[in-house]
Amino acid sequence: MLTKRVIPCLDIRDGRIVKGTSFANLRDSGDPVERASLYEAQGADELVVLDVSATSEGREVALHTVKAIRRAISIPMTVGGGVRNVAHAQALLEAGADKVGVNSAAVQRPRLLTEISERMGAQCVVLAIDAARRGDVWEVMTRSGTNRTGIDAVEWARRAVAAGAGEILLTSIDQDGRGNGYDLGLIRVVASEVSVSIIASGGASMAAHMVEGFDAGADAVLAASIFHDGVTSVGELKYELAAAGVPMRMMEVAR
Ligand code: 0VR
Repeated sequence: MLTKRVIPCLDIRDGRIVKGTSFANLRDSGDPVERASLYEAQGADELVVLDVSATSEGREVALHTVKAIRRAISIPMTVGGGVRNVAHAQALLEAGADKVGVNSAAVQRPRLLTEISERMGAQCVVLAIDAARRGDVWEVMTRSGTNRTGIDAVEWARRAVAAGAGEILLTSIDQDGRGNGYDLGLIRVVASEVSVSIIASGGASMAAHMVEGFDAGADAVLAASIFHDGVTSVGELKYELAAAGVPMRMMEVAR
């Protein structure tokens, strides 16, 4: 069985890590390069860097940050936030990203996924879906969770994979930052519909939440708050997951 992945997420605004709850009340959570190096030393399998800057100046800073992180770590890095065309994707890959995350721009123009996939390969294209629960279905939200699209998240995942997405980063806005666990219903229903890898995101605060995420069908688990707030370390989490029987890439790491 393929090993499962533990992926810390750095949400970055104007060159600093930020973290909030349901994408709001963002607080400063440290230096990106320091944290990226720490997480790699602890055994992180990959890193996601999400630029949540609101201005074009912020996005310029983000590109420098990606280059600085790339110089500091060697694990695979996915970078997202504000990717609107192939040129943006190319710039991020040239800055050192291995994969690019696309969210709002793909909802507006799904063909963007095909263009990036054809130019760089589907393995580079991570579709980010931010979903809000509406009863027993989920709605796709864009623009950092502020815009209701009226699109069903499962239907969009299926359509996006057909358009060229090679992996799905699936975030529950309701669960984000609350430490109560992933939205397992969302993971389950999307995992049952698509064949590509799914990264669970939003709400995890302990190993048990990640085991639930894997059991629901996720191939990887992402977390931000618990790592930034020092609730636990990547190394400690991976030992707990391995002890729970989850196939993990283990190395001698600081716990
Ligand atoms: P926690 O592990 O619950 O802290 O959250 C993981 C993941 O949901 C977040 O790192 C990330 O997806 C939040 N996303 C956005 C944002 C945060 C602030 C502003 C905007 C966005 O657009 O995704």
